[in-house]
Amino acid sequence: MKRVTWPKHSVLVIAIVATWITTYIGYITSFNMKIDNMMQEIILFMNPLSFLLFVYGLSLFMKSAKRRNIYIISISLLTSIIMFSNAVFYRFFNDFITLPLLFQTSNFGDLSSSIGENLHLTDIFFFADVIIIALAIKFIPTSKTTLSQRNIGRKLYFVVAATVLMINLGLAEAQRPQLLTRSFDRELLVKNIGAYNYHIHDLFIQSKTHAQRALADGSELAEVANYINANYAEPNSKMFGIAEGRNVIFVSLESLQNFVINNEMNGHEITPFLNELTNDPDTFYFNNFYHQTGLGKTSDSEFIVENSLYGRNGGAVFFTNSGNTFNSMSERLGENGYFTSVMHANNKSFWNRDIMYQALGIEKFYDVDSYTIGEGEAVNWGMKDIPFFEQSVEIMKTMPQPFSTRMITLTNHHPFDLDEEDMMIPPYDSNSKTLNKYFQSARYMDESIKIFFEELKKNGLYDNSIIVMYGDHYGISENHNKAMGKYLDKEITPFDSTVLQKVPMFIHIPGYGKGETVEELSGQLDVRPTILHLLGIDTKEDMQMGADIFSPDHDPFVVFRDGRFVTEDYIYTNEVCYDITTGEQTDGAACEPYIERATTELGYSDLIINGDLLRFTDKEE
Ligand code: GP9
Ligand code: MN
Repeated sequence: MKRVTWPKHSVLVIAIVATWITTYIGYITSFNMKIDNMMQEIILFMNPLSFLLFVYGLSLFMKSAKRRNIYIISISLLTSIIMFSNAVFYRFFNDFITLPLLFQTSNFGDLSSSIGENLHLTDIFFFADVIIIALAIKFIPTSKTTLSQRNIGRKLYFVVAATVLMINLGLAEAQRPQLLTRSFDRELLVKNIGAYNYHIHDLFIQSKTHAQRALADGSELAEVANYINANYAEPNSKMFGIAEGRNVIFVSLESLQNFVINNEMNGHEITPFLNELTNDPDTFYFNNFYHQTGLGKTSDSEFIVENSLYGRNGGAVFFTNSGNTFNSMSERLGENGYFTSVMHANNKSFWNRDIMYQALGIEKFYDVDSYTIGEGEAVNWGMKDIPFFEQSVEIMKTMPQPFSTRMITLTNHHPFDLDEEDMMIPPYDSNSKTLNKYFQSARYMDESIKIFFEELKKNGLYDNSIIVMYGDHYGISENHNKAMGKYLDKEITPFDSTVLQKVPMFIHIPGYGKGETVEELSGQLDVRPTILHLLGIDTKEDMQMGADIFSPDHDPFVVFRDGRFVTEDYIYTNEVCYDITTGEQTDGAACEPYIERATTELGYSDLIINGDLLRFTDKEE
């Protein structure tokens, strides 16, 4: 009797489907991924396929059936191990595996002791596909012809695979623009491109970082150190140590640009509380201060303020270099007896913070799990700033003093949505919904800071602290130039766009009495030395590219990550040199020397980060 044979590629098809379904069931049973809409559900369901079609498809290049089967079984085993390890890891860390984390062995202290408790019998399910495939190989009789003449079928197969991948990436990009270039969150990556593609992405980023690091041997340090020493600005003797021993509270003001300060929108004051602070004798208000962030947005601002170095040109340094050695402000404060932390009511893995904070020597991260988000207390990206500040002050009361903490606000984030009851002023009336809502949302932020100050006072934390607040980056991009032009009543040129990168900075020192508006041109890189000096901590030996703004030697020169720069006389943008007072184009030669300096400075900063050069200066090593 003739034996019935199954189509030749039955095993391949079974393998793809089995691993696909096992992976998907693994997703929904093992990870706590928030799915907000049907489209996200569809993306999650289809994303394993975009990887599996390719990887299993490679078996089509193998001539013997035996080889194909071994390959297919190995792949199913590998994918199962990947999913299983992530699931176990997730039970400990509530996060997906990333390579630098595997190298930070300190994470695994607790893990080895309790690993047994975190293995579940049901974990066998992760290997269900391997079992199904093995059975298929054993029991399904397939024809044994070789595949050599099957080029057309194979081409078609890979066209389909590529199409599935393109659809997956397209849908992901629509859900989360710039997901891959900015790669902000592991959970988002897994949700959108799938666990397997995420690991390839992670491997790619990390191997690039490792290759660059391997090339450095520390000999580059001397040249960089020379540059840094030459730019060192001695602290101002009248200011050094004026806040010694106090707690220091940094507040990262989400998307707050300086143009809203002391300004009105259709007759409504936008930031009444901050405006008051600009005239407050205990406050220094910096009105000529720029953000210097790139693609890493908030995380870049954190990086800059911590290290007084530039972020990376492509991607977020929080992701690419979280395995580096740093000489952060937090570490320095820690050495000086401070308890250091960050408070931010978002997923801890967003911007890879959980990993990067360890590299930055931050002792504690109060992430979303440290907060209780009650009914009506979340909007837009998450917890509203007012309850965030209120609960944060409660947490602060439990911190050992002196402490240093960075509070990262969230409500004033694109798309600037608010609940009706939080709108204290009407929207603006331009063609940009974003800008229209921005004023209302900035107004809400102002209110939240006012409440924060009150809470600090009520809870006895005010007098012995200093509060440093700064805008993290722009909120209104150049896509809204037309609406901005209407608001500012002028056409927005590249010169204006550059000036619009000013963010407000405040240093509030309760009881100080000699505050003023500081007009010195400065930027986020200057925060670290400025604050450490106020706290009486010397930074002469530190590899930092900014300088103390209060120092008589402070050099007014601000470089942006993309190479634009601002001096006291010129703004250089789009390869055009503008006169800062007239905003008119001027002779390019005037900008020449600064162009060179900006390039050198960015280059040295990159050298430090790419080569992980601070590992060669680290005292412990
Ligand atoms: C997310 C928050 C916002 O935790 O910091 O990040 P952003 O998009 O502004 O970089
Ligand atoms: Mn931000």
